[in-house]
Amino acid sequence: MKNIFSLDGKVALVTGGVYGIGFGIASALAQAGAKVAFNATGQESVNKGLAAYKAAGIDAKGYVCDVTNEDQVNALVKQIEAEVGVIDILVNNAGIIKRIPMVEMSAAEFRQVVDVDLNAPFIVAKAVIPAMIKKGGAKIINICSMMSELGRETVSAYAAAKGGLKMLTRNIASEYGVYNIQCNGIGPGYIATPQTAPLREKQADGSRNPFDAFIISKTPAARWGAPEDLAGPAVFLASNASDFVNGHILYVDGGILAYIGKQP
Ligand code: NAP
Ligand code: GCO
Repeated sequence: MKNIFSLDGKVALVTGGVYGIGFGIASALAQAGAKVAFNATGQESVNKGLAAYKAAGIDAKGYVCDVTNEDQVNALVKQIEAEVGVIDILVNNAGIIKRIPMVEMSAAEFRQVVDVDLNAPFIVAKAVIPAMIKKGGAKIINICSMMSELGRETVSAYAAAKGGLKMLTRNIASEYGVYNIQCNGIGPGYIATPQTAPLREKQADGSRNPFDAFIISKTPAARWGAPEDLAGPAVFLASNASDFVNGHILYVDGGILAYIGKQP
């Protein structure tokens, strides 16, 4: 049987793929056969990413590009088309979070989070879709969150943006499915990356961070996820194996969304 998960000959752009979830997903796509391009905000970050891919035996191309800047994104897409090829797989992964109680958050801080986590996936998807249509089909994967479904203290902007990203995903699927473009989301649970490091840091007295214990108690798998946990779901949504899956959010959360929490 033909390998329906193969990404041989495909070109993938993973935004913010320097470390964390982006690096994990890009590495999985490369192992499945894709040529990988990634971007980050500065050259230092890109160099760090290039070194990490090289150490993993992956020949990735790295670019400086702020995904909130439409001119930079359009230039990035042109450069990748010229140097690697037309993008078959876009993973909108770049993201930020600000943990600030809502009434203490400035409107500028709120906008900044929405700009990176919601406006930028729109900007990048808009830049790649015309060539994807010409090519006859493609895959877009938006990295959503538990916060696409749930709220919690201090993450109002992030939850608003990730909830919006879920609906942008469904709308891209609705609007461009007819062109054989599948746009799906991955909703990671709590994954150990630099973004969540402050939630896992030990207390000053060396004891465990209470948030760390809280997450483990809320996760039926009883552990934090690792970027590698997203490898299989990402390859599935990037490959022909998911050609009739569109507008779906695949939660990869060790069961968090299925669980009411430990009984007292
Ligand atoms: P991370 O470790 O903080 O990495 C974020 C990446 O995004 C970095 O490579 C960063 O590059 C890049 N980035 C940020 N702003 C950018 C911008 N304006 N332009 C270009 N690149 C930018 O985050 P992560 O934990 O791997 O998370 C990756 C994605 O998954 C995010 O969308 C996040 O919200 C989502 N997510 C994370 C978790 C989790 O538990 N970790 C769970 C669910 C969803 P620079 O270094 O250059 O800033
Ligand atoms: C937080 C976390 C989360 C996770 C993730 C959950 O402060 O609650 O950072 O938002 O990063 O998005 O899926």
